Amino acid sequence: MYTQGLDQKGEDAGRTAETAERLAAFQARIDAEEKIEAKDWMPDAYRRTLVRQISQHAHSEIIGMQPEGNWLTRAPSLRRKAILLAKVQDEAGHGLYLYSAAETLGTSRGQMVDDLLSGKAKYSSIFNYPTLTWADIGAIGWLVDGAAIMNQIPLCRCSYGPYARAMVRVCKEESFHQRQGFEIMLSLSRGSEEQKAMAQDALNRWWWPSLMMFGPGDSDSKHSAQSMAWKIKRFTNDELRQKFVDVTVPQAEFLGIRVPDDELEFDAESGHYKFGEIDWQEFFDVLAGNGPCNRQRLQKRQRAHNDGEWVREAARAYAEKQRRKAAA
Ligand code: FAQ
Repeated sequence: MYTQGLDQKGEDAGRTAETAERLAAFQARIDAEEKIEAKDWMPDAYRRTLVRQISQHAHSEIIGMQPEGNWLTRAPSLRRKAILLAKVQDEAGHGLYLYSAAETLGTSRGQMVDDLLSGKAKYSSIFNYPTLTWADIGAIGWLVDGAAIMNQIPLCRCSYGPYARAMVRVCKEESFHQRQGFEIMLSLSRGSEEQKAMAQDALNRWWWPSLMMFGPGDSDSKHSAQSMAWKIKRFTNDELRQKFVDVTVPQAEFLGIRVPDDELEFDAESGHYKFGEIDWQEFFDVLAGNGPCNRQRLQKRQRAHNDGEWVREAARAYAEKQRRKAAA
């Protein structure tokens, strides 16, 4: 939907020299909360940052289908199966809007997919962890979608129009996802001792990786300062992580399960929860491709991509046929 009319360049879209005057005018538009649109002039670094972030976001949605897809055939009831199927399909849809939003910046989907499959582009660290029990599906909805929303609501106000608009629908859907996850956790935590133990075990395994989703601490976040100045990001990684902890800890208390952090305590003075140190070595290991499921996730994606070759071939043949018809 975003690519309509983007085959013609806007008057201002050319990669004209980045004079101080142009850069200042661009920043003034950002400061005035104007949306930057696909055909507008923008600095190359702004374009590159957006392609990086939006395509990595899209890849996360696509790879993110795998851990939950793993439970589609083993959901405990038809109702749970139907809900999970709809959720996984939503994630595919999010990936597609996001690829479309990134394409408006002049990078083709084929290029973005190649970058994912070659390992050049990242996707969220969280999807490199395995889903060992049904309770993990609850924990993903509650914690992973919960963290995703916390990060994505501010992206609805991102300075780049196509990304901001795509995020509106994504956030509405993620909020359903979060609730379905919490509802699974609620059923388990009100169930048998064995079910409560499953809920606790899932929280134990997903808590810390969920905190890592927000990215490195502010002092190690190389892109944050510039992305904040460009109003791509509205909050820093640590600010969003803190908001997530503040919202989620009372939910765990309501469920009657324990957040696996001995240092977690409410600080009445600041009004925030203090929490323990994240294992950053684990985070960087996962980013380097050495998490528990990195290889499996990429191999599966590569297989799916290869299996889809006939569809791409048919689409190209159809487009060529239409082109010839139009030319005749
Ligand atoms: N995993 O300087 P910063 C979802 C990388 S969607 C992997 O702080 P930035 C829905 C970062 O790319 C989840 N890599 O970077 C769902 C950079 O590397 P680079 C995805 C990470 O961009 C639910 C380097 O570290 N959401 O879950 C991670 O300013 C359930 C330095 O970091 C988004 O993508 C990480 N966790 O801030 C689907 C939201 N964190 O590129 C299925 C949009 C950092 O220089 C089931 N993205 N890195 O090689 C963002 O908001 C930002 O890109 C951040 C990172 C906050 C993720």
